[in-house]
Amino acid sequence: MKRAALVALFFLVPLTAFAQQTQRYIVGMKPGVTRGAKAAQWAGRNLEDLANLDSFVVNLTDAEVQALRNDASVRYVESAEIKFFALGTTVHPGTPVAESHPVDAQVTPYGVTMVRAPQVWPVAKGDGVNVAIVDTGIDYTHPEIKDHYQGGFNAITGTSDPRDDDGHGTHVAGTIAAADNGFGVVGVAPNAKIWSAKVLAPDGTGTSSGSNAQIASGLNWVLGKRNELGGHWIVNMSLGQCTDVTVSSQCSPIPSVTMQNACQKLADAGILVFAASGNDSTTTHAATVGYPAAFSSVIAVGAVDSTQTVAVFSNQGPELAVSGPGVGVFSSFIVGKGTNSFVNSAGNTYDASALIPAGKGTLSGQYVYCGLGATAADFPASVKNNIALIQRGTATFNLKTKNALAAGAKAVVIYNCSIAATPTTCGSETFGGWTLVGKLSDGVTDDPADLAFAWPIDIGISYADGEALRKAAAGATLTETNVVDDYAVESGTSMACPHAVGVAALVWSVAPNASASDIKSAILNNAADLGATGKDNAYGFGLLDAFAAARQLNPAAFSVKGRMAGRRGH
Ligand SMILES: [Ca+2]
Repeated sequence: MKRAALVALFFLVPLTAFAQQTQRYIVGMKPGVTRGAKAAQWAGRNLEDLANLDSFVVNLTDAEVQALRNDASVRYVESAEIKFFALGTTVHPGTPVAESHPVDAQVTPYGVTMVRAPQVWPVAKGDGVNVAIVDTGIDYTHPEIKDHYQGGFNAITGTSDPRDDDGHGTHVAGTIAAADNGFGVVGVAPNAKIWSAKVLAPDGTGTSSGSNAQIASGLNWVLGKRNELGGHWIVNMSLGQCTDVTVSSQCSPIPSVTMQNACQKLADAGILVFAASGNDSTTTHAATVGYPAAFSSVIAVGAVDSTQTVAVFSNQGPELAVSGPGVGVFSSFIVGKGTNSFVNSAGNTYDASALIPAGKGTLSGQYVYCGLGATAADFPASVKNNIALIQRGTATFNLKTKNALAAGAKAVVIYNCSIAATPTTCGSETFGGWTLVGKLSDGVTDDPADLAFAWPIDIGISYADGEALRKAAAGATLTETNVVDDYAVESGTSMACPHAVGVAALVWSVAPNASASDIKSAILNNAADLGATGKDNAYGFGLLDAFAAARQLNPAAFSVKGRMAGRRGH
């Protein structure tokens, strides 16, 4: 007997100690159940009540999870650690686009023009429509955003300060609503009201991420604001979790129940919810649409480039609703954390983007053509103390630049490969693009040694511009500029999604009596067909067209201005 009791005690103690270890969970209640009392039982367990989503977040032991799963009032218990990622980056594929912009004039980014926003502005510019950006936060001090920023919430810290510490959310905000103020950029719906829910934060892997619980917390706050203030609300989620297990074992074909529930709650409340389709596709594999974009309550947005061709990284499938510009998108960034980069020579300014993370400053000098820069033999002795002009191909940008430094060059210009000559290999990377930072073997994390390296000023330009410089190289000079700025170029379905949100805000401001489903239908039915005829997996219904959608819902608003703008015979 004594021995048996000792054995029981021996097992009981460690089991009890183990059972007391808690993990974070989300508990969803069945409809009509009083959530408050159930949640209140866990007041000492870091409880966060998500009242608008009929759920709460709490620390639970394994045994407590089992008990709750057997509780008739509980709909589900889910881990609160399911990760979602920001779907944009400053490292973009393809040919460099203009990162430079004039100091005293306003640039209309190509995407804003492509979705035909300017044709709607004479009628309305998103006035009165609320847009909630559920992202890395917003730099609400930015001159493009501060005048129509309404407030925010930080689900990472639990405070009301959603200050952006990444740049991604500020970039998204600028595409939706950068002010029409004569400088910088202008957004699709420059008068929309901007709200920020910060649910993503830099996670040390070179991107930002947040959990299902943090995003649900942000969505709970948005629904609360909508219930408090009324009016028209649109949500931008340029974030996602991949669903395609052939891409990575970390992808999940099973959705977070909490995310699915939250998006459905917002849609049921008449909020239009848009999300980025995901960036997992490559030249050889079309990845499936990620979550939350793949939920039926969410409008999934894929990316096209400036030629209206589907972006190589854009996820595809039957859930894809519509396409927007998402390659080389110029927009606002955290003040002082963006870049303004350009190359001047012989009176010409070349569209350029600095390689990540090139040195900052301005530098002039003779430049010397160094071929592919793949080995020391590619560098003439004359490159010493001058600028190396190198063509893309064969070796990484990292190696080309280090070779140039070894040969004594003081700065580097790399020009693109010829897309016409090598269409299958040139510019076909996903995000292995214009970067000096090597990826470690996990394919995600930047190499710390490369991040710490003292890189020279190092700027990418197009093939045509590079060839022009090469032909004029003997004795010619150029100036490279890469300075700190409040704007940046980013690529990703993250950048396409805010074009759709901006279009929705514009259309709603033109037709304020329309319902959310009216706005959604008008946007999808008036998209400009791309790819295979009709709706298809690569483009959805096609390219966003703000003008056509707005005119359909309120033709009278365009009857005079429309005739003048669209007059035939010219
Ligand atoms: Ca502006």
